[in-house]
Amino acid sequence: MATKHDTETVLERQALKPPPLYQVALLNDDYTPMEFVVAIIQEYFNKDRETATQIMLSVHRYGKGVCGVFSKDIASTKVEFVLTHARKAGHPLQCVMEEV
Ligand code: TYC
Repeated sequence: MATKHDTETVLERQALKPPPLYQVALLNDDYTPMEFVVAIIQEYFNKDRETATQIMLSVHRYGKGVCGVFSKDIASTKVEFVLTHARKAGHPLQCVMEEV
């Protein structure tokens, strides 16, 4: 059974620990048009066209690319918006979040 001291130690640690951060990344596929991916990165990750193009090309060449790092709620909302937009447009683009 936890003693009062054990419980306080756990609570103190939880209170001091910074909240986890999540990177949101795009995955490569053979079908989503490059221009669509650039537009997605600009719209949902607030990147200028040049930066968005660099990220897209990195995904295209290496398979995966980080678009930003966010709190859990923001990261999961970004993933949901990107996937909804891609499916509505008929593209198989994949977007994932991973704890940093
Ligand atoms: N590989 C795609 C193509 O050649 C482009 C692409 C880039 C797709 C990034 C997905 O996350 C992606 N049209």
